[in-house]
Amino acid sequence: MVNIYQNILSAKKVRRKLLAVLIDPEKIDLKNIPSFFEKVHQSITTHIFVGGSTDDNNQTENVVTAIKKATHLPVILFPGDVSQISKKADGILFLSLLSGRNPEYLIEQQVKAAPILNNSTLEILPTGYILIDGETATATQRVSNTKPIAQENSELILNTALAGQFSGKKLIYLEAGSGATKVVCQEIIKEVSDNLSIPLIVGGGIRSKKQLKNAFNSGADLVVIGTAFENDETFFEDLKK
Ligand code: 1GP
Repeated sequence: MVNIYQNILSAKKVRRKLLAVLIDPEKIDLKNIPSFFEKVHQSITTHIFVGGSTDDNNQTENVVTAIKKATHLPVILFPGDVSQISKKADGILFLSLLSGRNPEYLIEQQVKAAPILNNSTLEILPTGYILIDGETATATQRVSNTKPIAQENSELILNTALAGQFSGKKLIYLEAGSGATKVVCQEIIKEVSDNLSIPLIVGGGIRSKKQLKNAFNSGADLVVIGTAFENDETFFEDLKK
């Protein structure tokens, strides 16, 4: 069995940086999954995240099944809500939207997910999810009905991340939102990373190798990229092993 969290911790210890490709079940065509994964496997990708703010056609299960056939990389659910759980994945980011004050995404969805997860072998990764203003109104904002934290408010971002760590989260995820025009700035990543002992995930709007490097150099342990690959799979060329 893969031990996802232990592997992330081991990588952090030796500063080996991790890259997750995010696949949105609403956006990927099942028949393209095998060829997509040929490119993934030639790149520095270490993890696959599956999820989106919504999955109106209930495609998560089919997409996870197809991905598991195509790869041995760990497949981790990044669900927008309880309906997006597939027991066929390897793990799940058990998210609490800490930047918002909407109880539905702080605890209610988690209570609904609990009996499903209790009957699964999914590795559960308790994650403090912090939405940061990426200058684009994102689906997460709309669906969760919460506001992101302004990048200028670095003190609140740091305190939110620390509160997550102190309440037992095993990961903190700084999220500018899918398709963000402004990525989480390096100063914020550095400040949060310097003050946390748990691994830090960063994502939202990363479209170039330079932005990826900047996030890693500032202290991100794992970076998530989705939209850039949806728009242009040649981006994998820049990220070859
Ligand atoms: C979104 O952080 C992820 O939840 C990835 O964002 O789609 O902008 O790469 P992008």
